[in-house]
Amino acid sequence: MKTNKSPRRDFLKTMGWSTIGLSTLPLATSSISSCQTKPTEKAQTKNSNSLAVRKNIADFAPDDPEIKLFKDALNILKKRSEVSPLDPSGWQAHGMLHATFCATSIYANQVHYNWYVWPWHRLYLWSMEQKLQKAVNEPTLALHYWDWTKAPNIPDHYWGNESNPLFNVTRMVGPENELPKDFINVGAGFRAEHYKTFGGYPAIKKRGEAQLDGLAEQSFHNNIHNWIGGQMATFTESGFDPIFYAHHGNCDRIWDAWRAYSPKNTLPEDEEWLEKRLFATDGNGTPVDFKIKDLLNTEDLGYRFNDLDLNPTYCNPYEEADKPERNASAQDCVAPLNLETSQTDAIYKEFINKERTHVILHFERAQLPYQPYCARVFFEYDKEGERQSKYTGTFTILPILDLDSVLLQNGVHLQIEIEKEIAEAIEQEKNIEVIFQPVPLPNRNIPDEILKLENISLKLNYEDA
Ligand SMILES: [Cu+2]
Repeated sequence: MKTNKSPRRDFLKTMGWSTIGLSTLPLATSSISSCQTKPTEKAQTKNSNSLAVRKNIADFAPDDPEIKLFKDALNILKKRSEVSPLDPSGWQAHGMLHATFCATSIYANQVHYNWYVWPWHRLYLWSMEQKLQKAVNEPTLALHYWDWTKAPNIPDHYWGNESNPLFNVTRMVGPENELPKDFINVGAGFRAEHYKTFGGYPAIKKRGEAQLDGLAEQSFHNNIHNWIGGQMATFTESGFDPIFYAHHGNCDRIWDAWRAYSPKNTLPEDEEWLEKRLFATDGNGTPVDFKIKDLLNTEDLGYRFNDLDLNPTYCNPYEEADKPERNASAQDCVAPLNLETSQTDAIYKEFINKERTHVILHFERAQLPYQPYCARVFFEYDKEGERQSKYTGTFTILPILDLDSVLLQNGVHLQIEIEKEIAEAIEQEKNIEVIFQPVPLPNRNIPDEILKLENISLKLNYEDA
């Protein structure tokens, strides 16, 4: 099922791909500092040369001393767990920490499907970085990120066999598999000016309420977790695959890149968010908590990113030629857009000065899959006597588990970016259908369960959704 290629070949291939069109984004670094909060007593403020600098792991040679130290530190954490599985500073305890705050947990602890996702995962990575630093007594040891906008294969460092602490046997992809381009539409997230569109809405407070993830979580974040498969495609075990820290390292970086992308991209000012306490463990495995307002500046947490550059292909409006095409099949979920319940006028008005905008796609009484479900979403409508297909994004919908891991079958939302042509079709009531076309993933079959959707509507914001 998996083949191991020569590391050098794969490395060169990765480099070749990444050098195409590599220019920097219009990053206004000043807008980052304007979002920063004061250093807190809890976080040790370091001067800039004692900061851990997180870099793209795909840029390192296999024998780089920094990678060797990183692996040595991981081996120490793994060894601790072999000696004592409950050692709070070990690999096992750290992996379980993620499970404590995911779908198996009570609402109050849930950090997915909502606006806690990016601050909590930043804290979780900090917690790992602290443990690694302490293990080898190197306070500048840094985690890495896998910039999948530049390198579409899982980097070579993560392959080999069990003797490599970065390897994980459960992945469903191999070193030869490339992430499909449409899995990485960072641009749609960047153009989301409202944090809730990018990063998610407030957490639900009681049973039965609908959840609304941010676009970043439901698109590239979920898509890549699920594409890798194995432990990475689960809430409870993803923290046990070392690629988790490289994938989330890039998501954490994209959160900062989103803030730098436009002065309009600002963080929530709600007390409910800023004052929220999030929990993890420190470098010794001792429980700690941070308020979100103290997690907004990475330097307060002892690290910075080497750069915030991304492959511009994924940041600019998606090229027409790169968009996936609709290939109709019996596995597609097709449902009419309900114009009665959609905010058609409000959406059309949004397009007066815009070519594209973000909307919420809402569907009721959805029968959700028991497995993560990756789909390309299309709108189809009549235009000049022909049926048109318009691609709007690729998303991975996760089964939503209630307390006691009961599968919820309530409404589901997706935040999507649509182009003017769709708004015009809506305005002209052109017999619109929404299509979820499941995406085949390496070494897996499309799930047999066909997604069932009812009463699909489009809303401008959540309050009305
Ligand atoms: Cu998570």
